[in-house]
Amino acid sequence: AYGLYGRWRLGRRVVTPHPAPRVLPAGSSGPRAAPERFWGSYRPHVYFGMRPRSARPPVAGLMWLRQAAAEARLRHTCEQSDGLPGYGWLLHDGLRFGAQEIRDRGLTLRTEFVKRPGGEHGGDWSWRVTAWPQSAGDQPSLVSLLFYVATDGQGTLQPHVENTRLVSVTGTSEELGHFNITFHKPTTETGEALGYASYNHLDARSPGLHRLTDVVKSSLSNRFVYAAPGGPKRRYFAVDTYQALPGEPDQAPQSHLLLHQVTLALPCRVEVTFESGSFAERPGSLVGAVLSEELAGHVAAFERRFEETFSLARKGFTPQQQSFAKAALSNMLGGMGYFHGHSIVQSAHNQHPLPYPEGPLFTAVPSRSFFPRGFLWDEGFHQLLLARWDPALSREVIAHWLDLMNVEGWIPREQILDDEARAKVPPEFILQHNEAANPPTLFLVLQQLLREPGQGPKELSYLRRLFPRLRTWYEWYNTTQAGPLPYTFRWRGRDQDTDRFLNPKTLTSGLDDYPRASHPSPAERHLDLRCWMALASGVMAQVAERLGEPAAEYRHMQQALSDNALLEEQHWAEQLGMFADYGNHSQAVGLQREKVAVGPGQPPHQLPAPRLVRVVRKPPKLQFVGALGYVSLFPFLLQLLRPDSPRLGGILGDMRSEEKLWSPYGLRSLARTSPLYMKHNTEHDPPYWRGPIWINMNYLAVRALHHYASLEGPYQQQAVALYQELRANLIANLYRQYAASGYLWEQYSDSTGQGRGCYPFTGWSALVVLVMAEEY
Ligand code: 6A9
Repeated sequence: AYGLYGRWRLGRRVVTPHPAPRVLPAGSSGPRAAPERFWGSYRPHVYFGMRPRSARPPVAGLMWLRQAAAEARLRHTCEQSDGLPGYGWLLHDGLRFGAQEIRDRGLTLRTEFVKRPGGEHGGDWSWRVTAWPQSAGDQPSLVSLLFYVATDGQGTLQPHVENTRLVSVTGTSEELGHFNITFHKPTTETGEALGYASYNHLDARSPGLHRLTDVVKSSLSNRFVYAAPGGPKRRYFAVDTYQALPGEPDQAPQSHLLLHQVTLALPCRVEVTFESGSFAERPGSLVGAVLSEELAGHVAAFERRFEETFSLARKGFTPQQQSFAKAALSNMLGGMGYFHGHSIVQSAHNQHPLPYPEGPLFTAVPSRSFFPRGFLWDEGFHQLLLARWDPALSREVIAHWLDLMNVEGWIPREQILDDEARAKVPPEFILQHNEAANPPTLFLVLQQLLREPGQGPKELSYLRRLFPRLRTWYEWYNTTQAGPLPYTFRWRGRDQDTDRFLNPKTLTSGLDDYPRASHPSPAERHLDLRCWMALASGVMAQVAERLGEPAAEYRHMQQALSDNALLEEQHWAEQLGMFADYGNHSQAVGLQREKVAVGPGQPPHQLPAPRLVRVVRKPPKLQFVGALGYVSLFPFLLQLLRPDSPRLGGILGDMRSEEKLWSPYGLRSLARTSPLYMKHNTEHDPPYWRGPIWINMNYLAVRALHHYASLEGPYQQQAVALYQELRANLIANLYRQYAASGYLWEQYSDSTGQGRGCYPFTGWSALVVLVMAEEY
């Protein structure tokens, strides 16, 4: 019907950028417009590294090796399989400095950086890496620290070698101009001269940054001898002559790598300085005592600002609890990444995946080890915390996300932008589909930012630039995720395969395997999405009003979507006694071993293991979905219920019931009484949002309790009591788990409180800081 050209045009829509001027025009993150934020620890997927906010810039990083084992275990990118007992930023202001502690077996590293503004290209920075034996009794053992600089397709580097020691690297790049990186002589951990160290270096080409670890690993050899005067001679691993990686296609290598390896006894310290060529009147190098002094100044300023912002000392938290909260905030700031590249996307109108337009993304990440990239709905939660620390930062992050929008109003949910990101994701998860939504949590942040005092012309002009994109974004949800009736909504893109899964997943909702209608159909109405849209409508109305734009339609939507009578009509399941999804549903489903026909004379052990398949014991019909949990709580979580709503009492009761949602560690995602509580979805797909405690939803719950506790009504006292209990439980458990395991976790067991899933997960789990501070 469309003809060839028409079809081509339709197919291009998914990769056509939104026509509004970018909120952040080209260059606005660059060294001239934003020199303060140019350099940063924006490579959250490596244990320690920095890059500027630039496309394909030279980057810097650290690797290390304990010279103890027979084989060399190189540490570089954050890997759960490294099994480190703990790592993360203890202090980080998101701007000028950071201090991280990394505990490896037998060894503790402290990695610190400080920036110094000056010149035209983002200024200078210094690194200090200090290493100690893990416990005082440990044998003084050898460690190698490997510092590198690598290009990524742009810029040049020149090594300066004296004997075997790489003393410095000079270089240039488009946005950095000329620069000089110096690897200073190692010292003791207090900065005194050190007797002996061994030096090696590597000058190599890598296909790209995603292969740096492999390039270094493949060049390691243990033919080197460490011979401190008076000590025993010891062989050690070091970078040796570089061999090209096997199996790489014959293309020009993207990356030039220069690496300085220093091998020495613990304890020790090494400093590195980056000096920008255009920084003319430098008062002296930022090393040694000067660096110590700068660091101390930043630490003191951080402590002050932290207390001013969150008042945790005033609220009576112990110094240990305060350090925990500082680490949570710092690790989220230290988990900010700057990514540049393109998603790979598909719409119903393309036969083959297409590259999305190339662009930048400045965002926090959920997990430095497992998910070191941007996730749309996670980011709204991240910025709820960061907006308290640095509202300008949150504004910029929101702008980056909205600038990723296409002409349809779609923003890809998971941002897998460059080769380093793609290297961490199995191929089947890379493709982003344009029918896929994700909760529009950025509206939560906007709501928060609009409440900030001191909204001046700057904030207003920011909103003005944002508005055309917000409008299209809102419209996109309103049209593409519309439900079967007016004012209802439905997540598109649920799993379609009804034979394989106990309950087909709804990844787009963010609540992956949370039980929904057993048989996906266009008749579904999803309660959580409806509540998100009520929130979005309210914030759109507020923004429009502030800008003098037409707001009536948004207001109307907000009022309709928060009308308690309409909400009950569409989502209150009287028989179940809860708010619920509606759809084509059967409660009587289960997983069963498939029966495999045995042929005559066929020995049973030669048969393939029978698969688990779904059986439906009672045919589905249109009805409410009985799955008490986070979804049922949404009218409460997003504060749509009127304080005198009789449903509020019921919800508070379900929350406090230990048979249902209450655990001593937080609210479980699915009630113990719910049929799919802790059920596998397939043989290899364990329960995820079917019982465990998630901190983003618990944050919304404490926040809603705080809200209802402040409003007069029949349930006010109940809300007050629950608020105090839930808040105390969350804080106690997250602190306890952090102290015991060294990490914040993706989720927490509802039976033991233990951290589960991936770690470190300083994404929305860091919202515990706001719970401590009672900032909602
Ligand atoms: C899988 C595997 C190395 C799942 O925190 C990010 C998201 C949340 O948005 C979502 O609500 N997480 C939650 O249900 C993690 C999703 C990871 C998907 C990628 C690839 C990589 O293995």
